[in-house]
Order: sequence, then C-alpha cells, then structure tokens
Amino acid sequence: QLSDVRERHQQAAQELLPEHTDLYIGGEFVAADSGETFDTVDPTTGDVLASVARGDAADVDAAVDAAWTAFDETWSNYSAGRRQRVLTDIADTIEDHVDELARLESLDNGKPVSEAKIDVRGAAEQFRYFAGLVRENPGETMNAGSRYGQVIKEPYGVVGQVIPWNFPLLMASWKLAPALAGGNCSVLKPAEETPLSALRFAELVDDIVPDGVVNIVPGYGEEAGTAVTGHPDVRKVAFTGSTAVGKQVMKSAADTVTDVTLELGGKSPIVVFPDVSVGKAVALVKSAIFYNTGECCEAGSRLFVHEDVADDVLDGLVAAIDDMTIGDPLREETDLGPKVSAEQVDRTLDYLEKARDDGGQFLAGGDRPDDEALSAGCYVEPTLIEGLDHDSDAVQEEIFGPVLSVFRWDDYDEMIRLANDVEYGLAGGVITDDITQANTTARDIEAGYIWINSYHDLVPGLPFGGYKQSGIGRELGSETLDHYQQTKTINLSLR
Ligand code: TXE
Repeated sequence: QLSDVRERHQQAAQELLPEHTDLYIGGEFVAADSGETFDTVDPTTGDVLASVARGDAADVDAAVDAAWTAFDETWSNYSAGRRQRVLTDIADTIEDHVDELARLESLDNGKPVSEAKIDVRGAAEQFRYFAGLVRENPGETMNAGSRYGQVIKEPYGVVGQVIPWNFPLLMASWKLAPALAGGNCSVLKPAEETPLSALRFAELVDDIVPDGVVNIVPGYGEEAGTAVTGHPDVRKVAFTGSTAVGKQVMKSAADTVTDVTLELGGKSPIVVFPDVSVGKAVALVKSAIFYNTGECCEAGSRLFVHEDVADDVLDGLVAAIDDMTIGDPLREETDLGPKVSAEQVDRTLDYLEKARDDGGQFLAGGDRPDDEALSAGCYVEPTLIEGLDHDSDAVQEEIFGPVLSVFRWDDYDEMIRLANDVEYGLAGGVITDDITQANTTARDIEAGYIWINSYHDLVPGLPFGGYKQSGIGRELGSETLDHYQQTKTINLSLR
C-alpha cells in the first residue's frame, strides 16, 4: 500500500534528517548568502524531504577562503600522525552510524537499504585505507653527480570536488579521504538530488575535523558546481558525473591550468563464455546491471553471451527478474528501489522508446511497474532488450538505469570488436572458469577495470578509473594520492 510506504518514510524522515540543512563552511552551518534554498525529494514517495541551502558563487568564495585559512593555520601544521588520527576517527564515526546513514541515504536516493549499508561501510573503509597511506609518503633522495636531489610531495592546498547522486556518501569519501590524506583542505559540492548524507557527515565529523578542512556547499551544478570547478584559488579539481559535464569541467580548468581528475560515464561489456554454469552467469549478470537500480558508472549494461548458452542464460535472467522484489528501499528485502528522480525516469524511458523504435525485442520489463504501491515513486522495471544494432543509441549511450542490452556471439574477435566499440572504457566483466581465457579477454577489453567472475567488487587499494571518455586519473588506489599532491624537486649543489 502506498499509504503504508508514505507513513514509513515520514517516520524515517523525522528520525533521520540532519539537524542542519545549511552550508557547512569553516566549521559552521550557515545559510546561503542569497538566502535561497532548494528542495530535496524522496524518490519513493515524491514528497519533499527537506529544504537545503542553495549555495552559489558567493558561498563557494567563502568556502574557498575558509579552506585556505584552515590550510595555512591548521592543517598544514598537523603532523602526519595527527592527520592519520583524524582520518581514522572519521572512519570510526561512520562505522558507528552505519544503519542511520544507510537509511538516510536510502530515503534521499532511493537505493535499497541493504545496498546503502555496503556504501556506508565502504566509505569508512576508504578513510581507513587513506589513513594508512598518510605516513607512507617517503619521497626520494638522489645523488646526482655534484648535486644532491630531494624529491618531495606537497599538498595542493585547497581542492574542489564535485560529486554525483548515485553513491552520495561513498563518492564524498572517495573524494575527501585522499584529499585530506594528501594534506589538502576541500570544498565539496554534493549533487542537488542527494545533499543529505554529506550534511549529516559534516555534523558527525564536526568535532573531529579542524574547522575549514572540509567544507560542504550543496547547490546546483550551474551555480555552485561551476563556481567550485572554475575557482581561481582552487588548485586541483576532482569531478565525478556525466561525460558531458566532465568535458566542461576540463575546459573551465584550462583557464587556470588547474589539475583535473574525472570519473565519468560508462557502457561496460560483460562477456559470458559457454563453459560456466548458467546459475553463476545469471547471478553475476543480474548484479552487474541491476545493482543500485543500474545507477552505477561501472554497470555491466551490454551483455555478450555465447550462443551455446544464450537461451539458458536469458531464460535464467528473465526468471531472476521475476523473482526480484521491487519496492520500498527502506525494507531490507527490497532488491530494486526507485531511480533517484523523475528526470532520471524520463531519461530512461526515452531510451526505452528509442530502443522500441529501433526494433529491440523486450524480453523483460520496458516500462514503469504497474503497481499501486509504487505509483508515486520513480520506478522503472528491470529490462532486457535483444535484437538492437550495436550502434543504436540505447546500446552506445549510458542509460544509467536497470536496462541491459543483449548480444549473442560465437566469433570471439567480432565480439571483442563490438565490446570495444563505444566511446567509454570504464569497466568490463568476464565470466568463465578458464583462467587463460579470462586473462586474455581481460586484456582485450579496453577499459580501466575488469572483473573476472565478480562485479562491482571495489576495494581500497585497487585503482578504479576509466579509459577513453570514461575519465582521467584513478581513485581507490595509492596512486590517487599522487593526484592530490604535487612534486617538488630540491636540487642542492655540493660544489
Ligand atoms: O549528471 P551531472 P546528471 C551520468 C548518467 C546520468 C547523466 C546525467 O548517465 O543519467 O550523467 O546525470 C554537477 N559544472 N552520470 O545530470 O550533471 C551536478 O550538480 C560543475 C554518471 O545528474 O554530470 C552534480 O553534483 N558541476 C555519473 C554532478 O555535477 C556540475 C554519475 C553530476 O551531475 C555542472 C552521475 C557544471 N557545469 C551521472 N553541471 C557517474 N560517472 O557515476 C552539473 N554539475
């Protein structure tokens, strides 16, 4: 019943909403300079969850100032050990609030709470991993003839970070942990669809993090986002979002020759070989595309299944879709929640319409679910489409929804040619028990991250990022620290 869902969400909102929905600048919660706010909406019910301060360029200026003050007066004077302690304390605090943060994330984003818990634990892990790297920053020394060289790493000072709505707290942690570990202060803009977990995070770490080291400025992309990424006093920009906006961010950074890392869209292939059990293939493909309602940059959204097992795998997928619990994301048993916004639903449905026009056959889904309890929410059915040309829009472009395009193959070289025939190169999946084949295919796919016999399994320590138009730079690995530090060479003459 929709009325039950509404009641559950209203109660949860009362319990979970952060006390402060203002900007977090210099350790204080403050209204936007303009006094404006914007609404963040619960995608399950369509109800407004909260009005949040709408930051713009004036607020970003204030946040950048606060961040430089914190850098100059506090953070740059902290020893590595003290910084490490801050990151560890953040990790502990997040872990102490897993359930609360997961439910808040689920309210604001619509993701199933079981998946939100994985995000929140992942956020804590991220801070813990980079806490470990804080002290491993040895630099180099060199005897270079008549000179003695020191190569040291220094922080940029203030970095600007803009994140999307699909993994709000996790993305904040992917950005903040390496920035802080590298010795920087941050101005972070959460997505306008999902500002709440970042604000709750600010409340939780307020006593741990020195004032101004972390600043959170919610707002719209064209107002607060451009102000962060184009700010002349921001020395490094990190952006996660659409490829279209990533290109704009890169262009605006050119004006100030600011270092940029980008984590952008994807259209990742997942390849099934005929040797594997159908059950294993179905479980992995299902997770690759439907996890987080398909709102994953790495989602396995193009399935290449070998002809010999194709019928069985597709039948298995249709049955697995039938078994999925689509519903209230706050319930533990829910497998698929709503998409983040009505705009995202329209975008997905537009692609489904195009796929229909292009002759796609829908093996499952293809519309909003026909269910009264879901009628107010941003739901889209899990969808399987076969028979599309590989160059059709629904196959080439990132849909970012629960939509899988299916291709059968028996010619390996042709399959690899198609797998690589997109402008993206973020990730890929290979499902086979033949280890040699798996490694060969992993090398043949043009992408920054390949899973063999798993998917979405991201861990701190293993770098994640894209080839081609999926991005520049890496997150999660130790090399991320390099993106947040600059190299200084000191050449001492011994003459
Ligand atoms: O993304 P945007 P949207 C893809 C996905 C999705 C599509 C559109 O295909 O359907 O993008 O989503 C901020 N300068 N991804 O419109 O606009 C914005 O406020 C600076 C993939 O939500 O890229 C938000 O904080 N910032 C992706 C963030 O950028 C700007 C995750 C992302 O929003 C800005 C999200 C500007 N000019 C969407 N314009 C992934 N890689 O995981 C917007 N923003």
